[in-house]
Amino acid sequence: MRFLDEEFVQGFIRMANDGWRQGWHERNGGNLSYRVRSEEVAKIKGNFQTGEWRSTGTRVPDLAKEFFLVTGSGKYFRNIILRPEDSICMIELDDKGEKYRIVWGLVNGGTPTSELASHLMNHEVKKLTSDDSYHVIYHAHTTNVIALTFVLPLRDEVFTRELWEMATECPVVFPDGIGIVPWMVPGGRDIAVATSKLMKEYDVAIWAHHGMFTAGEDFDSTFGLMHTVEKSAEILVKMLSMRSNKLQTIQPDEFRSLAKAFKVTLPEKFLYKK
Ligand code: 2HA
Ligand code: ZN
Repeated sequence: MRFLDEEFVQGFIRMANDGWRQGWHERNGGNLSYRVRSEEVAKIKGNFQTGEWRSTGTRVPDLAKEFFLVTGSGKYFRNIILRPEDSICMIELDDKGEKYRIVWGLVNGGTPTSELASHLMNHEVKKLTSDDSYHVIYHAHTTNVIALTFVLPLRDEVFTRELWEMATECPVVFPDGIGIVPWMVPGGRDIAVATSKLMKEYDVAIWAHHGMFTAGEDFDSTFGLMHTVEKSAEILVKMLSMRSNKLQTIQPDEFRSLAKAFKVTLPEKFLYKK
């Protein structure tokens, strides 16, 4: 099987291009990773060439020997659809989950995303808490969410509640809520530790003044989650541009009725009295 013809590879490329078209990936901004299933690895193994082992910058023992499709560091999302073999790569982790080697892609050299530590640590948390069902981690520079990190208190409760209020579908799409990482230096293990801690509880983490991470089972749900949160943020930015306070909004008891009707659990910590 030709590597690029495989369905998960096509799904990865389409999602990256959808993100580019949304305007979330200026220059080399953002990154995407997919935890490949063993039966998918088996189908494309014939295309592999093994590079040398290098440090991942972290340790993810529960992902030992797994394979990931990831965007390349410094690569532009807008080029992925044209030159996937130059822009993305597949990596294999060693038996301790400490080192990786490139088995496909980045044909003109390079390394996996600068946020590899965050991607791997988020995958590890999600693999363990989702009974192995989560496979996608996505980081994007979503304009409206970033704008809100300058005007809302950087608290999980506030972001979750304000974004839930902006569109009735929101509590149904992200019932667990949103976690906030205060401003930190990107590209390393510290921010990966902070983000993966939030991923134990949430599928969405916002990096103040930087962007957002979402996690999901597949490309559709993970992209859809990013899209829903960012659209809600866009509505909030528009609302705040018209007036500083709301004339009316969805009330805590209305959220409770919504939760019942749509069979989701909405943690009470987000339904505080204002
Ligand atoms: O440039 O988005 O966070 C890639 C990034 C780093
Ligand atoms: Zn970024």
